[in-house]
Amino acid sequence: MEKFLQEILDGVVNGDNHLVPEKVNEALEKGTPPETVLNEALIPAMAEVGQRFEAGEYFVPEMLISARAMKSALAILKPKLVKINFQSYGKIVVGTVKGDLHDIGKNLVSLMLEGAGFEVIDAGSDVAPEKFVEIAKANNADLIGLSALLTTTMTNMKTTVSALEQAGLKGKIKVMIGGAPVTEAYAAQIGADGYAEDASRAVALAKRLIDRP
Ligand code: B1M
Repeated sequence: MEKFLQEILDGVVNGDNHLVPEKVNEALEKGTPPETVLNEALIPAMAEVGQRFEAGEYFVPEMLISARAMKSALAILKPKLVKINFQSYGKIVVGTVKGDLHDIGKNLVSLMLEGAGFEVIDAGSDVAPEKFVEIAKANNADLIGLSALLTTTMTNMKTTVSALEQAGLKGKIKVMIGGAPVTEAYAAQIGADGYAEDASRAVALAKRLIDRP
């Protein structure tokens, strides 16, 4: 791995909020594609943080400062990743489900969808099922995208699908889900319309669900 990518990776793992933006800017100035910074440094860094947490080496404060460094890097990459494609594919409400505060993956998915030409309405994190339905209705959305990172909160994806059903909107507004503990099988089990493993697959799925190439 290039030295500067390793420095970015280590900087996020160590939560160094000064070094990370500096090195990301340096990498971009050298002509490194933003996708390379994202896929080879930032995403592996968060995986490493998760492993350290699991091993009992990191606790919530360390995860938080790493997340802050990751967000600073994403803020720099955003304008480079979102080269808005002016064809509007449709409207999608994206949020993290009730009880879940993890928003980095959700933000990344939103960013990629925006770049591909979707109009993204960011519902935020810890979003109640009724709130998703209310926002989707108010904005006349085509899709709802649900993110969950905890095994304890992924069940709120099902509750959100049920809330949509109760509002008589199931099928009219499609639901796609994603996040580390979620699977294709879980999507089928809860009656969601699709599952995507990562942000770029989320774009392909969203296009498929609203029947656009
Ligand atoms: Co938390 N956390 N966390 N955490 N955290 C995990 C998820 C965990 C796996 C760590 C571990 O044990 N290894 C673990 C969950 C275990 C489980 O449920 N099985 C965990 C835990 C336990 C917790 C707490 C309970 C800890 C505690 O308090 N004791 C607590 C819960 C708080 C809550 O939500 N109520 C907690 C808190 C936090 C912080 C607040 C400190 C911080 C989040 C900060 C933030 O997001 N603003 C945090 C972090 C940073 C993590 C890890 C380290 C990193 C998550 C991340 O940002 N990944 C995480 C470990 C890990 O994931 N390896 C962990 C990078 C991101 C780009 O990936 O979000 O997976 P991801 O998104 C991907 C795909 O999943 C997919 O595309 C994205 C891009 O490719 N995707 C979608 C996501 N959403 C999608 C939606 C789609 C399609 C694709 O369609 C709509």
